Amino acid sequence: MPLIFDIITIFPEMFAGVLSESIIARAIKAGKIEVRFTNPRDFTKDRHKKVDDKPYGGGPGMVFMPEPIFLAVEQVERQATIAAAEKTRRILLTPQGQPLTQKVLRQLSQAEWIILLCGHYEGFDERVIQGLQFEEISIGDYVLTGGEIPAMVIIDGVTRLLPGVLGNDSSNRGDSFEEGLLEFPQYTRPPEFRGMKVPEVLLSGNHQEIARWREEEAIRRTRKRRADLLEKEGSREKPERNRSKLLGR
Ligand code: 9D3
Repeated sequence: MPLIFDIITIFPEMFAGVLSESIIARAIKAGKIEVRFTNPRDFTKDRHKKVDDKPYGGGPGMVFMPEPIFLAVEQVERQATIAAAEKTRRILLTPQGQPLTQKVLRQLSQAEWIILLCGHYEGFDERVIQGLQFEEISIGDYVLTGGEIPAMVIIDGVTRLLPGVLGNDSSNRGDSFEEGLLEFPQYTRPPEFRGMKVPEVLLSGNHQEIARWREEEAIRRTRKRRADLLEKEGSREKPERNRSKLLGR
């Protein structure tokens, strides 16, 4: 049974590229995921198919009106087939949401049905948030034009975690962030390129030495670029690594 993504968006065409290439396209063809779209514009009742309006109280931008959103969500919910209620995640993409982490992606990859509600303009009428009771997720502290790209980020990050999608199941394991560290440097042929040499140890064939070098490089890089990852417990799954080593003794 595929993991079903129901995307509620007024811009479904934005997703075409992401869904038609590479690993995600393959996952769809292999029946690992299914992606469906519902457009709130199809649930408007006026001639101009109006989905947004000026904010009460004044101010810039436009606000998503509640009715087309509610009707779109209600149509999606009616398609609930057999997916167990506890295997469903209902997510509203918003800059006010909980930050997305690899841990959140792992949890989402356990679902059978994920509903992603994308905003646009300056956001939703608060009654959408109040009335629908979706989980709110943000992908980071920067401002985008809408929830569509964040929804694609979730589809991408979740899909590659599904069994069989990456071919080599164990390639998920060594992911940066799963271990709470940045990745070690990688090299391929040739052994020397424009005067830049591949570190000798990688050519040595000594796998124990290689493993040690890689771990040290990963720790060194993380300490230099992302010291926050060494301190933070919440976003990583295996906090129980050698802390004195990580923190530079
Ligand atoms: C004026 C206040 N703005 C909030 C910073 C309003 C606003 C700007 C942009 C409301 C929504 C948006 C569109 N962004 C999203 O819908 C969004 C988003 C994002 O902008 N950054 C990170 N994650 C996300 S998830 C959805």
